[in-house]
Amino acid sequence: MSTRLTLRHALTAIGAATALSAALVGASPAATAAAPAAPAPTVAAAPDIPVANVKAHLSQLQSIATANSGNRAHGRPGYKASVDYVKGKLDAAGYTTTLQQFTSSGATGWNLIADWPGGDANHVVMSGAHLDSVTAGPGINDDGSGTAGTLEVALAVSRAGLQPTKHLRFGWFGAEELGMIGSKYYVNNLPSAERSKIDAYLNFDMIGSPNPGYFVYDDNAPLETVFKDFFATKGIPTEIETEGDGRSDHAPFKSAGVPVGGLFSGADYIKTAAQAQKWGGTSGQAFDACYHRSCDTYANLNDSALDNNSDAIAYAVWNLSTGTTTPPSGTVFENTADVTIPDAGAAVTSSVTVSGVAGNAPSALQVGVNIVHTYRGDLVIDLVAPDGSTYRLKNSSGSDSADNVNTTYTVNASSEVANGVWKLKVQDVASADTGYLNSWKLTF
Ligand code: DTR
Ligand code: CA
Ligand code: ZN
Ligand code: ZN
Repeated sequence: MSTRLTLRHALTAIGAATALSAALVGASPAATAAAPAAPAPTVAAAPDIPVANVKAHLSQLQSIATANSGNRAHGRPGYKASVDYVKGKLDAAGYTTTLQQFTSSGATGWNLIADWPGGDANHVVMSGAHLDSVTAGPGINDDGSGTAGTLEVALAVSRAGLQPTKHLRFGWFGAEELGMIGSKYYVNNLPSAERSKIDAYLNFDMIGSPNPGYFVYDDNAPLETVFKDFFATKGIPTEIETEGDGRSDHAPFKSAGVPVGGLFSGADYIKTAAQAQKWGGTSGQAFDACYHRSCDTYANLNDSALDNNSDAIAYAVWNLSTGTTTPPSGTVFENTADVTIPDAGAAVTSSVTVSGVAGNAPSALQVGVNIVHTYRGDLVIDLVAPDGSTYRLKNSSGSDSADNVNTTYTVNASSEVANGVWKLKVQDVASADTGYLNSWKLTF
């Protein structure tokens, strides 16, 4: 809980990379009151990842399962066939691939590690997924989707001939379904000096769920922000992912002190009405009703989720490894003073004073809100412009029983003069739940 009001100018691309790298590796970030930004190095923006390419990989994984007793599980022929497929694509694209063999439950398994030649070997950005399925089925969403999305991003790096500042590594882990055996083996057998070079591990385990949600891992704030920034530019609301804490391949990396992030589209939990309202799909149904079942086939996918999440992987890989930040990289005005929200009481406000921003506010003003509060459906949240104009960010919802608000809202504030005192107004409209505004920020 902090009581400071901070004004953070846009960091230069180098400053941003330094700050982001410092934040990721635990050092204190660079000073926030940066000098006027130097022109950022021109780096190609992340490409769109063709979802048709991602689905072509998934079709191949489905064929592999079909040809191998219906699964791609550890210790079964379908797993090694999956490894061979992905490795073949990467070898042809110029990657340096390594098969790391291990034994689990009396059977041989493999991790497939692929390094993109070049970049600073002392700063590694790694992305990964698990390549094995359960024995019950082909595991197309769990985790063929993460496998295929990560593979297609790796192939996009090759197609672009990307020469990132940092070193890019990709991993497809075995025996995740047996308890993250492959990723544990990888992390435990990586010398600590090598482990400390990994600035970020990004995990993608289920990113194409048929009744999808958009969940972002909240294990590391800068990595969480990269993904939330991407979805904010797409106008896609996100929620914090907590269901998978400790349950996928990011866990061994996190235990070893590596900053982790990732994306998730949902498993056997039930989509609420509020979630269906913001994401579409069917409330009262599981995000993936075929989770760990034989029906987790090629038909068990949502193309939009697969597309958006694959594009988000590319955005994160490009931005974390090329030392740039892309919009919103503007000026941030933040208030981190905690404000208690009275239970079923009067609205409370928190202010930020915007100065030094010429003209009007943008049509995609980013409003980041962090509220710690049980049963967030009680809460109504408004942004109040300096002239008193009110913009509704969040309505109350009797069915949204989840806790906390950690969301970036996008507001068309182009009719508002930027400079002046902006307020966030929060009201708890139903009794028996309490909390406080932790922080909020405007990014111009
Ligand atoms: N994909 C599941 C593990 C799992 C369940 N919920 C989440 C949330 C986020 C990441 C992973 C998971 C499995 O492999 O069994
Ligand atoms: Ca795409
Ligand atoms: Zn699983
Ligand atoms: Zn999984």
